[in-house]
Amino acid sequence: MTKTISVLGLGYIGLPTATILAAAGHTVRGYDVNRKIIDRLRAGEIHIEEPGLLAATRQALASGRLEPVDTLGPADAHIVCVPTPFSEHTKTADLSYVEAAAKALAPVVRRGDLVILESTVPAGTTANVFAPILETSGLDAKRDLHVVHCPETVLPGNTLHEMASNHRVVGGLTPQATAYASALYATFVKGHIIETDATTAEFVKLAENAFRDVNIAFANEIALVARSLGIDAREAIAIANLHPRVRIHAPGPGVGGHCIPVDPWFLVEAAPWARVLRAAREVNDAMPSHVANLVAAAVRDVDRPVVALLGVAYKANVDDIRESPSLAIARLLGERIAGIEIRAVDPHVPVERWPTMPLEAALEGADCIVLATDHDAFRRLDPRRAAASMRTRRAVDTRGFLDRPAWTAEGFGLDVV
Ligand code: SAJ
Repeated sequence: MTKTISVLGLGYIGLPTATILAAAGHTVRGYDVNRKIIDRLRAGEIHIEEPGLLAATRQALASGRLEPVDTLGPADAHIVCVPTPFSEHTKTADLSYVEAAAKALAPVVRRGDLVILESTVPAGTTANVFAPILETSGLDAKRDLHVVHCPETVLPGNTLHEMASNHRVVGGLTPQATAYASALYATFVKGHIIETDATTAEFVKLAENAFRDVNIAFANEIALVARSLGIDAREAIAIANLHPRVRIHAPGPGVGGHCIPVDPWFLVEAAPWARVLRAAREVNDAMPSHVANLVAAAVRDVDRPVVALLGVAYKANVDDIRESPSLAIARLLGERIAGIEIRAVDPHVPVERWPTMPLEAALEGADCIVLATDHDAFRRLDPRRAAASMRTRRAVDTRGFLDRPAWTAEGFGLDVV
């Protein structure tokens, strides 16, 4: 059962989705409002870093089954993968991209079309926001169209694998819509396909990311408590995790990315009285400030300190800097330490996205290393060479990444989050 499918929004989810659908034999038209993305795709280039994605996209383009387009046209299925940012100020979802996608689809949808929203949205959005806009086409969202929410659950850095192997939750506005969408996903998903309604599917996605946020907040708070008691938090967590039913997550510099720091707020938006969800967000959001305090303490005796900030991306081995704790750390250091020079290093992040410099240059004459992202590339960091090129030997390790005995043996004052 191959189909003609439009994919709207060719970002971290839409592009791999389009590629995988093309590989499964469908005829895919990839659309994005950003003309540059379409032009680059036509030239065989992609704008994001994700293992295997460039090769898979080139293969899809070469097969002729993936066509980048700058206008939307008729298709059997339309899959919307646009971002849902949130307003930092009000902590509420910004549905403008989702609304714009529905408006763009209204003139092209036909009776019997499948319309799938994959973007993460507050529970109820597909039924109460997305479908009514589609109905400006004159078609009824339940009788004439098959409208579905199918949240993506892939882990950036492992997207292509997880897109095919994870289970998939498919929730339609009607059982028939659910069944149609299930059949489409079954053409490339090897995991189970779980059928439910649209609002439950939306809620499940938010609950999954909130679960992780709460667990990371727990780890961060445990680390702060351990510190206040003079206990090595990571040693304590490693021992606690030997218990068969304990799995404390890793403490760190805070939670970044476009999902986990945002999605729990979509639940709080609907239930302002939800205490655990809100507290978790607050604990994780406070971590960059804690890191900045550790750095300030480490360089308190240094005039106009030079800090090498290792890692700008929000987590290991990705190029994504959205909501990255590193950015908050850099901003807070700039606010709190007069005359500070911050040199960012990130081999994954293109310099046009964030100004970075090579590792060696950043360490030359520096006073403190702040290990913010645990990229594999930083495994090559040699304490002896760092010691030789730095002015003062201090380091703050937010990931428990540096080998403490090796760094202290080189005379480093090392603090670990
Ligand atoms: N982090 C910690 N400690 C940990 C684990 C993570 O501090 O023990 C930090 C990371 O460094 C990063 C942030 O949390 O800054 C989030 O990273 P992540 O790897 O936990 O998750 P994401 O945001 O890359 O992807 C999540 C995933 N959700 C879950 O695992 C429940 C992914 O499956 C979702 O598809 C994705 O959000 C999404 O798109 O919603």
